[in-house]
Amino acid sequence: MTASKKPQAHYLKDYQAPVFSVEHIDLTFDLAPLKTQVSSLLTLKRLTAENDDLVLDGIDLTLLSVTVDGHAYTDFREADEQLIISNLPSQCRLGIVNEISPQTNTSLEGLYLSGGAYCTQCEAQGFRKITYYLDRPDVLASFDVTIIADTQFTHLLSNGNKLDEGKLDNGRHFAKWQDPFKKPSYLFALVAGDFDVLEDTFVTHSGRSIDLALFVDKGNLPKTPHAMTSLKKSMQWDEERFNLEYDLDIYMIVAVDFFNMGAMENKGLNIFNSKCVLANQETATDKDYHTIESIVGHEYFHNWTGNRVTCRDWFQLSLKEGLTVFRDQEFSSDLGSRALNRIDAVKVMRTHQFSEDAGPMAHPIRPEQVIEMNNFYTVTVYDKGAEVIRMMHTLLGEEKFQQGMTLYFERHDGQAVTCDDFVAAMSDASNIDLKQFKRWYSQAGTPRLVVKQDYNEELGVFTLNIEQLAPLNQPNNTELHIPFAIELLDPQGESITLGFQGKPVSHVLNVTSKQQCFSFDGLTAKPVAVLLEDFSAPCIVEKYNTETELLHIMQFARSDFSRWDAQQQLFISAVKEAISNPADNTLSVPIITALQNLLGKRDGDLALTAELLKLPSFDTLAAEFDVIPVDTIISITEQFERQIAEHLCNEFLDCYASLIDDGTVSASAVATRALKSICLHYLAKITDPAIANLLNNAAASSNMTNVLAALSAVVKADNPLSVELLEQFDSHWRHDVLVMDKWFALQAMQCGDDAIDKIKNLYEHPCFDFSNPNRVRALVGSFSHFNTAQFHRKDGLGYQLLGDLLIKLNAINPQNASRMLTPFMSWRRYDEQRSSAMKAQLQRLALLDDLSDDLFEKVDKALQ
Ligand code: B3K
Ligand code: ZN
Repeated sequence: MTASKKPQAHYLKDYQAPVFSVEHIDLTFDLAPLKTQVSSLLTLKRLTAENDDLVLDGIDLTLLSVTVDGHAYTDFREADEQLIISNLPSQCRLGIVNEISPQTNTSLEGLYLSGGAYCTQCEAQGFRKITYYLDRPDVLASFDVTIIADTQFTHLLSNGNKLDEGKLDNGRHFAKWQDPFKKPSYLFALVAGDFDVLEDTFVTHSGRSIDLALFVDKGNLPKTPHAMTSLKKSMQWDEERFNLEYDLDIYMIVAVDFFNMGAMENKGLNIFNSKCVLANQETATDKDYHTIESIVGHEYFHNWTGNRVTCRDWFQLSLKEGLTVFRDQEFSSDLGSRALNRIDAVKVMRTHQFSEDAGPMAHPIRPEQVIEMNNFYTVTVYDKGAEVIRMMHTLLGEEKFQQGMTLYFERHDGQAVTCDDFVAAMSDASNIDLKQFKRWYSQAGTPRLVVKQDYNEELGVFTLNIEQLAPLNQPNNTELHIPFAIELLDPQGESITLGFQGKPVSHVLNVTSKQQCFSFDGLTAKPVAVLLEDFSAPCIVEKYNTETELLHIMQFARSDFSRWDAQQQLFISAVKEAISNPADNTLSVPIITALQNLLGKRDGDLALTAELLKLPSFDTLAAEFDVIPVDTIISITEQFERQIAEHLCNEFLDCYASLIDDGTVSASAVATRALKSICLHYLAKITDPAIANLLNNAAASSNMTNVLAALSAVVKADNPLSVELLEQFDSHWRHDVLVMDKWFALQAMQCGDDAIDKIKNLYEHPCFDFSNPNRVRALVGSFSHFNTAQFHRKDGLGYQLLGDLLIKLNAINPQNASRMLTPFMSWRRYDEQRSSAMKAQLQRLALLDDLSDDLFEKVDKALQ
């Protein structure tokens, strides 16, 4: 890319309020695949005293006419992605008519066709692909929308309430919608299609009856009840925990097959990726059920945190996303297992987020500089953003946190605000000083804490010395306010009440300086310290725990999360030990015994037991090294898994046989299947006719969790059964593309040296489609993220496969391309041969003439 074509960055510091407000917009869509006519009538009011131009955003639009107060207007010019209108009066009605082509819009942004249905995606800046507008979140307008289409599109939907509908000439019909709530353009939505509809109602705590409607492709109704139940649970939970009630009289969800993300919270008309809606026991796993519930919740919770109070500018994205992720995590934890939800959230943080924060795309949760906004819907903004909200929750406690939420809505309902406004509400409502805490919003990188422990036997005093170090890639960061939760366990495993010099001490320590000491007295023996209990802050703790201490924590910590964490540490230490001492690569007897005990004891939370039996993922282990030892991590984990399987084969068989799955989606049935799945994972590594029988039976189950457990176990173990079982699956499910995504993902995991050729052949499979993000991610995304051995082949063919795909996607769907690029972002962390092969792929992309802004931003940063 030449310097003159280099895309421009936008900066938070340059924020300026808009020159005009849009009080109201009347939009009319005359839908046709190649020529949709969009007419907009804006009621404008000048906000500045000067006679500034009105600069509207617009991309790929054909302008047909401009009017002011009903008269043709010519004082405008079209510039690069802008329409600049001069000499407008201080109040006027500006009419714009333009044309767009939904059918050729493969970016899945703006108005496009998904299968046979028209749908929209406007966040962050997709509305400008529909019409010229002040496409920024701080311009809030009321919308009236008229949709005209052929009658084959039976449902014509937009935000708010339906005002009117009727027949027109020439086989066309129309519907008119009005949204009484002012909103920014990114929350606009339109859908036109022929759907099956599941209808229901929800009565709010104030007694209002809300119509609920779920629109899906014809034939998919049997897959809708779970999403509807999830919606009703979300509505109830938000009333009970946050005292927030739904505001419109109707709530609609539409499921579409072509969608870049999981879902979108458009006011009153959520649009969902069909994979985040459709489920039944035969076609979806328990994990899918959980994901659907959490995403339905997430989008619903946005109605208050995002829609009623929105962002002033896109740099504030975490205002709505971090907060809404925190809310959906709490929803899942209140309804299900808090420990498992915490484990899942922390896995995302420690693998994906820490690695993003340490790499070339590192940014604070409130970024300061952006080229393509879509690149900032990241694990940092979302998940670290949620951790920042969670830390405030820890510091304030539930009651004061809720008072902060109430104050936030009292102050800002109907406004577009900043992260500072949110923190101010929390601080004012609680009287807790969050000035230093706010640095979490502006500092990138993962803070490191070095913890030293000292026990004075004579005095019975235990001291923690905590040193706060700046992230390696952000040496200039200043000290953060870190809520550091601990538990001290006595030798019998009892939790010690914390105190010093006669005063109680909170188990959440306020770490605020570079170096701090915290002492606890009244002890009779050296305690075992559980540090960063529940992952109370997104930090790396550099600590040394002996195997005995970790086993003690694993057995006695009050936090299930911390017990799991200790077990992960045990495995991580064992892998590191084996890497530094290859002659001794066997798991220690105490670790095997701990696993054996877990398998024997089948009371308690079986889903947690299943988690405790899993070795840390490749990504978790990779995070421990400056230069990732790919081959040794793979071979040592494989050896450990085989050792576990061989040592505990009988225990796995007994456990599997004892688990009765009642086939429901109750928490206990889900937990049972989770434990059965992990048993199969290990058993598949052993060649034995009885085990083959178990695997065949599971693969023939009518429950998708069981089927996938068997298939993934045989594929990962390179078990000879895999060829036949994969073939059976293909012929059974070819009619259902969402289920076939699971098959593509399994195919991507294959071990043989011909894996790359097999993937290329699958590009020709009748279900595969480069323009559908679900298919591409299922096949190539699974390959590049999870088939570590083949993706990181030394000959570079894995990298070339991804490079070729990115070149193709750059032209079809830049947003999807940019997301698929992620594995290359950490190219510097690999050995010389691998890193230069990855770099070569990035350089190939950098030379593309038509490189999208999305890819440019990441490729450019990666190569700097
Ligand atoms: N707000 C949307 C994401 C929009 C992504 C734009 N590239 C989904 C969500 O977070 O709820
Ligand atoms: Zn969201």
